Amino acid sequence: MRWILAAVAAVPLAALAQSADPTRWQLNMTPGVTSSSQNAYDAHMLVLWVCVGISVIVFGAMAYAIFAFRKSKGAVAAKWSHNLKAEVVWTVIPVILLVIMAWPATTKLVAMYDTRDSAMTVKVTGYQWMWKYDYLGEDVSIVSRMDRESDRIRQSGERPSLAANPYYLLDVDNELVVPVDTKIRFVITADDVIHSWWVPALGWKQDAVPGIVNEHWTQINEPGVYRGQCAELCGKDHGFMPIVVRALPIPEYEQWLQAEKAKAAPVAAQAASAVAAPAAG
Ligand SMILES: [Cu+2]
Repeated sequence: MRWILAAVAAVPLAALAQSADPTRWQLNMTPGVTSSSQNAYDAHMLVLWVCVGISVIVFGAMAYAIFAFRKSKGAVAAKWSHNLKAEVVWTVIPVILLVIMAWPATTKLVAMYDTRDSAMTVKVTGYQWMWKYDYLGEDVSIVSRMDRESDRIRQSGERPSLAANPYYLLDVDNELVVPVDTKIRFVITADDVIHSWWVPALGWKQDAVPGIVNEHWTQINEPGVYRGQCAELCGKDHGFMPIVVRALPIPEYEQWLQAEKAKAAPVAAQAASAVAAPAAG
């Protein structure tokens, strides 16, 4: 009995201790690490508490009626077909509740789709079965595939363990590195079939459709590593194209970006000289 009480007491604590990664016995959705995800979480909690209130009142009234007006006490059902007062009340109250829920939900939804005033743009392209990230205007491109160790384990038929491989099928070779406290616009497309770019901690997912450019934005508040996966069935390796977003403080991000540019520079210089060479000759 005592362990049941302890378990019940521990559940709300576990639910409060949210992190970007899902936790065991997590009950609620994650508040995430962006304003969009916090908005979604707040809208969800508002609706949840409205539902709790409705349930308490409705089931309370039912329980009371069942108990207080039982047949053994000689209760006789009232006979009436219309009651204007009751009909007005049970129409007006739900309408008010719907407006209370719809108003913040709509403002949050509008904010979620407002990509104006973003400081940088990352183009995300889905491929069977990897992601490509282009930092537009920076000449930096990253191809992000599932890490080779996960691939080796899955092909070998070995049984991975949580202790030895905590991020089995969830790690990538090249992470998407972004700065915190920066409004980042994402333009999202695909090269072959429909994929969907989804990182739960960011609070949104967006379809990556060939021939169409969808957009979204995010502003990450806390440095950290946030994981996601392709969320649109896209072929036999759909389950093997994870996403890893590493959010760095702005100075560290700038350092990383310069290092990536330096890595890309010799290649670009070679390409330029190769183009220039025939012209010179
Ligand atoms: Cu996919």
